[in-house]
This record gives sequence, C-alpha cells and structure tokens, in this order.
Amino acid sequence: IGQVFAKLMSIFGKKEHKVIIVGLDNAGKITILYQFLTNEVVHTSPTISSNVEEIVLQKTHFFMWDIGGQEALRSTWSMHYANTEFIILVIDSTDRDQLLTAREELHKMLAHEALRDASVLIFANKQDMKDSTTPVEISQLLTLSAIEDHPWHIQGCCALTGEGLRAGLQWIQSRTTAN
Ligand code: G3D
Repeated sequence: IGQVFAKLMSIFGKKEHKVIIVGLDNAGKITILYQFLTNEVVHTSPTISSNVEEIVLQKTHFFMWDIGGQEALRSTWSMHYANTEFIILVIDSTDRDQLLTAREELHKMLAHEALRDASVLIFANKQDMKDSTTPVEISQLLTLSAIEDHPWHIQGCCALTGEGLRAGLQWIQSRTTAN
C-alpha cells in the first residue's frame, strides 16, 4: 500500500468527508488522484453531471472538474459546494499563461457562500520540469495573500513520482485536527 494512500486513509478513513479537486485541463488532477488511490477499489459515478466526476473512497467523496473556459457548465459546479471541507487546486507550474484563469476561478469559488468553511490546498504540480514556476512565485501570481477568510496552503509537488503529495496531505491533516 502506497505511502500517499496510507496518509490519505489516516486523515479521511473514518468519517464522512467531502473534497473538491479542481484545476485547468492538463494540470495533473487525475494523476494526483491516482497517487491517492493506489491499489484501492474505487467507485466512480459517471453521470452526476456531464463535466463533474465523483470518486468515492470509503467515506470520502472527491468531486473533480476542470475549471476555466466552460461558461455554460459553471452553474453545475456550485451544486457540489455544500459541506465541502477541502478544496484542492492543482496548478500546472509550467503553464504561466493559465495562472490568471486559475486565480480568477479560485477567488470566485472562495467568494461563494456554500464554501465559506472550506480550506484550500494548492498543489504547484510538475515541479520536476526545469521551466516550472516556484510555489512562492505561484503564490504571488494567484494572490494567495489576499485570501483572509479561508485557511490556505501551497505545496510544490510532482504527481508523477508522488513527491510533495504527502506533505500537502499533512497540512490537510493539521486542519482536520484543528477543527
Ligand atoms: P488533468 O486530470 O488535470 O487534466 P492529468 O491532468 O492528470 O491527466 O495530467 C496531464 C498530463 O500531465 C499527463 O501527461 C500527465 O502525465 C502529466 N503530468 C501530471 N503530473 C505531472 C508532473 O508532476 N510532472 C510531469 N512532468 N508531468 C505530469 P500525458 O502526456 O499523459 O497527457
């Protein structure tokens, strides 16, 4: 059993939880989720809505979708906001052009009443690439310091190897025990 998966279970194993995973297309969401789910049977419900995927792992529900560029689909996202404890935003650190879109989407989500109690973990993914932007710089480009009413944390990672994912989950764990 993978270390990342073991960490995930130690955090989410016992109670009902809800986590939203978002990011632009190609950011690395599925790759991260696979690292979370090593060797575990998962149930995916294919049609909650056309663009939202729900992955259920024991009692934790992960809702995942692509942000950006799909105005018509936006209205379906907020259906999944209620009772969300954590939002995981995945950033492709090699794609600076997309950061502005990610920033707008993040701040828009956080302004939503139904997400008022959610904490935000940002994975600055693809740190293995030599042209990747550092987590510190991404934090500035996303204006994370302007987020005052939600706990947030940014973590560099490489979803291909799993590096950094446990550290991110560690922060989530510190939030679940803080609450
Ligand atoms: P998405 O679910 O957000 O759309 P995916 O993104 O998880 O499908 O990943 C998109 C592509 O990025 C994949 O490449 C995947 O292997 C790659 N990728 C994800 N994480 C990393 C990383 O940390 N480093 C590097 N170098 N690549 C990563 P393909 O070629 O399969 O489309």
